[in-house]
Amino acid sequence: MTELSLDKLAIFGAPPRFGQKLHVGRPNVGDRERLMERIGDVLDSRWLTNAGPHVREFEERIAGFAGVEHCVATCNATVGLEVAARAAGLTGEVIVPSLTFIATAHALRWLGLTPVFCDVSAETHNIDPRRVEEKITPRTTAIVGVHLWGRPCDTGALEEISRRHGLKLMFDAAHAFGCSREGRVVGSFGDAEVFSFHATKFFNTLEGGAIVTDDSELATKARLMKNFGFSGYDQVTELGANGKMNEFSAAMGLTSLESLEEFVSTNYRNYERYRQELENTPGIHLTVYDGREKNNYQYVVLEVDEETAGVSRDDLVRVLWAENVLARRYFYPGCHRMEPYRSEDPNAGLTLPVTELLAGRLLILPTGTAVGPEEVSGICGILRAAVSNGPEIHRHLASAKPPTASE
Ligand code: T4K
Repeated sequence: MTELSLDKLAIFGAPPRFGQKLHVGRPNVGDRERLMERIGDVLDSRWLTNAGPHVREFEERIAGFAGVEHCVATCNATVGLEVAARAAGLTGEVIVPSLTFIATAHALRWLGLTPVFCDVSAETHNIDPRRVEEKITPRTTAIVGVHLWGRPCDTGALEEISRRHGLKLMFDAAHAFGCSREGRVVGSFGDAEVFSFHATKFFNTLEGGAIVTDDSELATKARLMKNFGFSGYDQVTELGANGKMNEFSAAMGLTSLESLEEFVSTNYRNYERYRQELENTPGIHLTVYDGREKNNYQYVVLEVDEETAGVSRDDLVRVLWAENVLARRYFYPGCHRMEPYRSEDPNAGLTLPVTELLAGRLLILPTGTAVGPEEVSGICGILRAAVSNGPEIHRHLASAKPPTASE
């Protein structure tokens, strides 16, 4: 591996390594011809939304894939979480991790529920079952775990706690489509799980999500609730919202499903290359996936230990952005430090040591079909050069003007 000298880095005035920006979450697109055919069918049929044939086929395919009886497709995962939480009858307080995309917390708060933030495990980055019980009060009705980066939560421990305390258990499975735990595919854990099929997910429906469950009553309610509560023409039997998936999204989803294996193997190829190229870089730890399980490898997650690397995570972000590598700090600073939670009880002034440590260390790198081996090697070369020259980079950045939003 050739090492870059400092004068080749853009923060020292060299041209950026990449002419085009490299994004975290650049969408994967399947077979265009097949997609256009399906879109043509949608237009010809003049059935654009409201439980059209593509959505129904998509729901069947997703339920089969996740090994569950019911799939209710939604316009996105945030509304999916709202509908699932309401259909499950959650009230009062719900225990959630803070190290997650803000949508997990907002979906609950939007319903008038109180998210109660719990710390995560330093090893798994998922909600720490040992901390969950401390958060249970007489107002608690549920636990919502998040399978962060697609690595499933400790579902057994959470199931045991929720059973013992009579709580509902749901999972935000936005990252975990196609992943497994102990050989069981994500989708059937807890009372319900919710996938995201947003454009930035490795498998996308433009915007979209799905509630998956084996609970027929919950599924029936969710199906009504995502369609204004209509149970027939002129008949409303539930409070409802508009959470429907449209036919174009389902067409994209059905087409993406046909390329699923290709997307996963591309992610895996990129992941392996990152692993090989960074394995001896001090202070840079690539988050590992259990090779015995199914993984989608859609997130390449580094943990930067500043003391050993000699350079901070935030310095690395600035180094990479200057090279047109738009690495992300997901999920800094943690939901509990964002509004409205940081100003409201019971989370105001809350400290979550592991979440805060990780929020200061995690760095997410680009992958997916828009990224090839050459880009991965280029990114790793930049990271190695930054770590080899940590103190000098740090000094330079400390004296440089901070980047503006457009830079
Ligand atoms: N729960 C969890 C744990 C989640 O991670 C998410 C979503 C949800 C729930 C809610 O799911 P949805 O309701 O969205 O279905 C992005 C996504 O918008 C969000 O869906 C995702 N998590 C989150 C992790 O990432 P941002 O704020 O980072 O998006 P943005 O606009 O900065 O885009 C990310 C990068 O992707 C940018 O560099 C631009 C690039 N990009 C984006 C889009 C939309 C493209 O290259 N093409 C595109 O079409 O949240």
